[in-house]
Amino acid sequence: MSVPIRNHDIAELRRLDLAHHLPAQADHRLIASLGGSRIITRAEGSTIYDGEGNAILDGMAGLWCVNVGYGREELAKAAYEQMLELPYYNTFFRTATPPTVKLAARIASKMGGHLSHVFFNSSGSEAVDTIFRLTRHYWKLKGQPQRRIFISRWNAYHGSTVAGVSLGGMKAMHAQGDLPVPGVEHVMQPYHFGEGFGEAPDAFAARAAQAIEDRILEVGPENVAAFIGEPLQGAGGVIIPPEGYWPRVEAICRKYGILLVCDEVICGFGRLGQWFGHHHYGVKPDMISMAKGLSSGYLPISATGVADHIVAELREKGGDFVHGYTYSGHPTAAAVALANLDIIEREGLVERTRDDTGPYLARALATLNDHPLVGETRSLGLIGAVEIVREPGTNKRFLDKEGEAGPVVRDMCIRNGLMVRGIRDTIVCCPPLVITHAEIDRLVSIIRRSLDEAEPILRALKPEAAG
Ligand code: PXG
Repeated sequence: MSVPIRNHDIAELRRLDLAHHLPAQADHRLIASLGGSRIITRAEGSTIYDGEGNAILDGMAGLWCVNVGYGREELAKAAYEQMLELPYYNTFFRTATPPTVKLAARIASKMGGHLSHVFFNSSGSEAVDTIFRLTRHYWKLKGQPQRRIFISRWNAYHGSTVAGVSLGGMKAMHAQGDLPVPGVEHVMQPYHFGEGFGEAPDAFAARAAQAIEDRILEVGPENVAAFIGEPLQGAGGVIIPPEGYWPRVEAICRKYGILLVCDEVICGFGRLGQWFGHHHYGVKPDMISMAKGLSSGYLPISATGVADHIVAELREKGGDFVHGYTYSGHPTAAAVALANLDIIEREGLVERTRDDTGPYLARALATLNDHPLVGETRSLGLIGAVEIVREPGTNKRFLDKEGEAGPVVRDMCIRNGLMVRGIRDTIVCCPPLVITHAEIDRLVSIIRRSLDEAEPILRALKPEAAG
C-alpha cells in the first residue's frame, strides 16, 4: 500500500477518547475502567492493526460490512473523483445525480424479479425506518389504513433508531427506550439449536412458521401490514433457519395478503453466497433493506428495495411520500458503492463465497465439533457460529445461564489475534469475502486455542452465592 503509516500518540488518543467520546453500544463504566477504547489505526486485506501494533485477523469484517476487505485504493479514488466533480447534492427537489441513478439501476439488476426500484438512506436503521413509513403509507393508499401491524421475531436486529429497535426483537433495547412503538408483534425465532434442540429440523421449521400464522390470526389478518425478518439473523447470533422455514413464511404472507419484508443489511452483497439472502432461500419479498456490504462500509449508504406493485401504487395515487434524508442518494457514497460492486463482480466474490470459501469455512468450523466445549458449529456462505456448551452433545450452558461463556472465549480470541463477536454463548464470525483459505485455517485454529484456554476458567465457574 502506498499510504505511509502514521505515528499516532495512542496514550493521548485513549485519554481524549475517555474525556470526550461516547462510543456506540458501550458499557461506559467498563470502558472507563479499561482506560479508554482500543484504538484501531489501520487495516489491509482482512487484517486490522491496533495502536499497540497488534495485527488482528478481522473475523467480523468490521461490523459485518467490509465485504471487499480493507485498503482498496479504487474506492478511495472513486470518492476523490466524485468529490471534485459533485461532492453532494440531494434528491428532494425532483433532482438526482449521476452516481445515484446508476447505483439504483445497478442494485435493481442485482435484486431482480419484481424489485426494480430503490430508495436511498445512509444506514441500515434508516433503510428500516423507510420500510416502516412506506409500508403504512402504502396500506393507506390501498384503502386499508387499519393494516398497521408489523410481525417480527424475538432476537431480530433491525437497527438502533426508534423504528429499528421496535421492529427488532432485542428485549434489552426495548427496555431502555420504552419500546416497541404500538403496532409491533414479536414471535419465536427459528433458532433450532436454542429452541428446537433434538427436534427434526423440518418439524421445527413448521412450528416456527406456524407461530407467525397463529399471531396473524390472533391480531386479525386484516390488521397486519407486513412480516419482517433477516434471511439469517446476524446480530441475534447467526441464527440459520432450517431450509423449510422461509417458503412457509412466504406462503403465510401470501395467504393473508401481508407484505413480506427481508432485512438484507447483513445478508446482502454476497454474504450467503448469493447477491441477496432471499435469493438463497428462494422467496420474493415485497421490500428489502440493504446497507453494510453495499459500500463495504467505506462510506455510509443504504437502500430500501421496493417491489413494482408498491411503486405502482405511489405513481397511480400521487401525492408526496413525505419521507427522505439529507443524504438520501449521496453522490459520493453512491460512487463508492458503484466501485465496490465493480470489485465484487470482477473478483467473483459472490460465486467464490458460494462455491469455495463458504464451503471451506463450513468444513473448517466442523473440525471444532470434537471440542468438549462445542455444542454445534454452523455456517452459510461466509457467516458462521460456534455454540459453547457445558457438555458436548447437549445445549446446556455453563451455570445453566446464557452469556457466561461467550465473553470469556471472545476475549481469548481477541487476545490471540482474532476479532470475533460473542453473542450470549455463541462465537460468531463474518469475515471479509476476500478471506483466504490460510486465513480461514488461522481463524479456526485461534478459536480452538481460545476454547482450550477458556475451558479451565469456565469449568471453575461457581454460581454466585445466593443473597
Ligand atoms: N438490520 C440488520 C439486519 C442489521 O444487522 C441494521 C439493520 C442497522 O444498520 P445500521 O447501519 O443502522 O447499524 C443492522 C446492523 C452487532 C451489531 O452487535 C449489528 C449491527 C449493527 C451494530 C452492531 O452485531 N447490524
